[in-house]
Amino acid sequence: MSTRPTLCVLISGNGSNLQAIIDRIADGSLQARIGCVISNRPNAYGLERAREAGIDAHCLDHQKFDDRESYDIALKALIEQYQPDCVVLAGFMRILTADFVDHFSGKLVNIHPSLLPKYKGLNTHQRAIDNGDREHGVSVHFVTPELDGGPVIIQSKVPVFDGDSAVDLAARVQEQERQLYPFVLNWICSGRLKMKDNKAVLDNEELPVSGFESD
Ligand code: NHR
Ligand code: GAR
Repeated sequence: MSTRPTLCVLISGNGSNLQAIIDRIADGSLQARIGCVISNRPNAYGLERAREAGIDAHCLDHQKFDDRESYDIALKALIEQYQPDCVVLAGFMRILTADFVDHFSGKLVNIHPSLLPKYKGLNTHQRAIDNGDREHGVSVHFVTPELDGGPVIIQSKVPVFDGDSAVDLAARVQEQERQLYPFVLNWICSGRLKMKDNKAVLDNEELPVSGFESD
């Protein structure tokens, strides 16, 4: 019987963050196991990455459900079979109901491709370019019912260069993501990081609103 903390990873697409987590577990730098990977989209490449690594891979297609409530009830039931210590949103593109989020409160994290509170929601890279921002980046946060509004755990910044396309910028941000996410998951898996009163708390110290000071 493994006593390592169990992650469930939710994806919708490529799964490069999932791959980074798989790789850091394999090389011993992340002390955890992945119970399962779940995608809401049948053709997500991340499902193949999971199968390749010998991890249970499920598709729960949101198009087969009548509404968000019934989808989230099924998603919750599937996740609960694995009794996870942490539910990891890694490019998961469905807004979750408050009931779902509250059920996994404190165990549910997301990686969002912007320096929150800037650019909540979608299309973040293009919005940063259109706004003339000179810096952009990524945030890891606890998920609360408020979309992309939960307490920030850590951020990583990247420069925006003249002539960058959204694709260029996304690639630069994703390079940071692949390092940042496994690093933060270690804090959760080792019990050092919690959510208390809607704040991120590391080693019993409340983190600042923009998260752990990493630069
Ligand atoms: N759910 C809650 N309640 N709170 C959060 O903070 C959440 C969440 C679900 C997902 C990830 C988030 C991101 O990092 C996330 C955070 C999807 C959408 C969205 O508009 C917005 C934000 C995020 C994820 N999704 C559309 C929807 O109608 C579908 C878009 C699509 O399928 O392409 O669900 O950005
Ligand atoms: C990542 O850049 C992640 O931050 C972003 O999608 C990408 C997923 O990449 N998340 C969102 O936009 C959530 N709405 P991946 O599938 O290769 O990990």
